[in-house]
Amino acid sequence: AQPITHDAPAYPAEYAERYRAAGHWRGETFGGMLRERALAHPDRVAIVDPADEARGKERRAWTYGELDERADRLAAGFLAKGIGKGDRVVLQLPNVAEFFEVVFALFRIGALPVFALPAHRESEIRHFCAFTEAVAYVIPDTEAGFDHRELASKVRAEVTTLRHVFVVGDPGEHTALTDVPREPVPAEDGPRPEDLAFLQLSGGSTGVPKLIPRTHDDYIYSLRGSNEICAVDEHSVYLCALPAAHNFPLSSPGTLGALYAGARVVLTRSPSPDVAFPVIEREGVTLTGLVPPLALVWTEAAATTRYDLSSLQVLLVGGAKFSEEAARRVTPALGCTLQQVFGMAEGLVNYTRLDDPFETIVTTQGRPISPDDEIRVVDDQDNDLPVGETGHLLTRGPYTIRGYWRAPEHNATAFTEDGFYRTGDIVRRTETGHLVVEGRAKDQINRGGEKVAAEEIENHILAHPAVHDAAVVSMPDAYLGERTCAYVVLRAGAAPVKSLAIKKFVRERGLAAYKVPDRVEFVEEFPQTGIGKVSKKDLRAAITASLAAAG
Ligand code: J2J
Repeated sequence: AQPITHDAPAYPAEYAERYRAAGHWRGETFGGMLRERALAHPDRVAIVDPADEARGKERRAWTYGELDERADRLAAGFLAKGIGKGDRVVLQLPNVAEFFEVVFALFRIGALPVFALPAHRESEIRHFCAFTEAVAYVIPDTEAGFDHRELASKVRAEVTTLRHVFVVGDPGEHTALTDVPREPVPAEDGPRPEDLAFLQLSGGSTGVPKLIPRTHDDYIYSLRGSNEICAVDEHSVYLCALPAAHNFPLSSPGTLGALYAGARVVLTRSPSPDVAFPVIEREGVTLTGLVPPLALVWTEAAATTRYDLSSLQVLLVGGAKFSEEAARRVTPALGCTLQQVFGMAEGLVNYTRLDDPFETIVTTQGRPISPDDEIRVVDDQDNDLPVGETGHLLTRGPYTIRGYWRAPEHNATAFTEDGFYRTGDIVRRTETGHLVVEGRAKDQINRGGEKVAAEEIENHILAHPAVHDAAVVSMPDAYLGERTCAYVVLRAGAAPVKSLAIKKFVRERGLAAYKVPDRVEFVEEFPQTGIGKVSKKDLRAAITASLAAAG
C-alpha cells in the first residue's frame, strides 16, 4: 500500500518508536476499529439520531453492524466515484447519523475528512476547498435556515479540483448521498496506522485557519486515554451536543471515544435544554461535553426542569475558561460529576480526574492524558519557570502534532526547534501537575469556546473602502466570557460610517456569524506600544473600562 503523503512534519522516528514501545500507538486504524467492534457486537447500538418532529424525521438507531456495513458500502461507492486514498473531502454536516457514515467511509478509503463547522460560510469553505485541493464537499441541504447547496454551487464554480458535492437530504443540482452507488465491496488497500486520518481546524490566530494533520495511531491513543480518564465503557451513552466536527465532542472522549469503547452515541441537533434534556431522559445519557456558556444555561435550567436527568454521571466542560464560581454550581444543580477539560485540536488534552478533590475540580483545568505528554511553562525567552509561576505553555507528546499541514513558514514559529508546540496559552502548573489557564498570548478571541482569529477579521474589515486600519480585541462578557470588539480608523476624509455598516459588510463577505464583530468602535488612531505596534492591551483596557462605566 502506498503511504499517504503527510504534507507536514511527521513524528521523528525515535519518538514514534518510543510511543509504540510504551503501548500508546498500537497500530490501529479507524476503519479497523469499527470493523472489530462490529464483529464483536454487531447488534449493539452505535448511533442514535433522535426523532425531529420539525423535520418529520423519526428516531434512527444504527447498530455497530449497520454502521460498519454502511461505511463499507459508501466507501466502495466513493471509490467508484474516483475518491481515493489521500484525497481531501470537506465535510460540513450537522449532528446527524450520516456524519458517521461518511467519516468512517472516508477513513476506510484513507481519504481525509476536513472538519468544517456548520457555522462556516463561503469565505471559510472556499479556503478549505481551495487550500486542500478537495475533490468533494459533503453538506446538508439546508441547516439553520441556510441553503448549503447554493454555497456549494458557488464554491464549485471557483475551485477546479472540487468534482463532487454530496448532499444529505434534497440534493438540488448536486448528488444525493443516497445516490452514491453503495457497492458491497470493501476497500482493501486502506490506510496504515501511521497515515493521516483527517485534517482538523485550528482555532487560529492568523489570517486563515491552519489545518491540523492527525494520524490514526496518535488520535486513537488520545481516545483510549480519554476513555480511561472519563470512565467510558460499553455501558456509556455519550450525548453529542456540540457540533460533531469539533475536536472536543469528537475526541474528549467524544463520539469517537465512545465508539472506540463500544458505547452508544446519541446526537442532538441543538444543545439547548428544551431539546437536549428530553433526549437525556429518553436515551439514558451518561455523559456529555459542553462549553462554559452552555454549562451555565444547563445549570440554571436543571433547577426547574420536568425531565429526569439522573442518568447523567459526568459533565465535561471545556473549550474556554470555566469560572470557579460557575464550576461550583454544576454538581449541586445537575447531580453529576464535573470534569474540566482543557484541550486543543493540535493535540494535548488535560482533564481533571473523576476522583480529584472537589477543590481541584473547580479550580484547575486538569492535567494531561499521558505520562508522555511533555509540559513546559516558560517565560518570554523560553526559559523554564518553576512550578507555581505563570508562563507560556509549550507541549510535545504522543498525540500532539509536530507541524500544521502545508505551512512550513508558520511551523517555524509555532513550534520550537525540538518540536514543542507553542500553544499560545498562559498557564500555571500546580504541585499536583494540574494546569490553571491564566490567559492567552495568541491574538485570538475565545467567544465562549468559539475561536476568532483577530487577524482574519481585521483583514475582512480592511477590505471596506472607508477603512484605513482595524484592530480586533476581546471585551469581557458575562455570558460568553469574551466577545469581539473591532477598533476602526477611517480613511482621512472618508464620510462617517456606522457600526452596523461595518458588521453588515463583514457578514456579507460570507463568514461564520460568530466572527462578525459584536461591537465596532471608531477612533482617530490606535494606542501604540514602545516599539510602535498597535497596543491591543490598551485597546482591551479601553473597551473594558468603557463597558464598566456604562454599567
Ligand atoms: C481555558 N481555555 C481553554 C479551558 C480549551 C477538548 C476541549 C477543548 C478543545 C478546544 C479541544 C480550555 N480553559 N478549559 O480540542 O479536545 C482554549 C485554549 C486552547 C484552545 C484550543 C478538546 N479548553 N481552551 O477548545 O482547538 O486557548 O480545542 O489552546 O478549539 O482553546 O481550541 P480548540
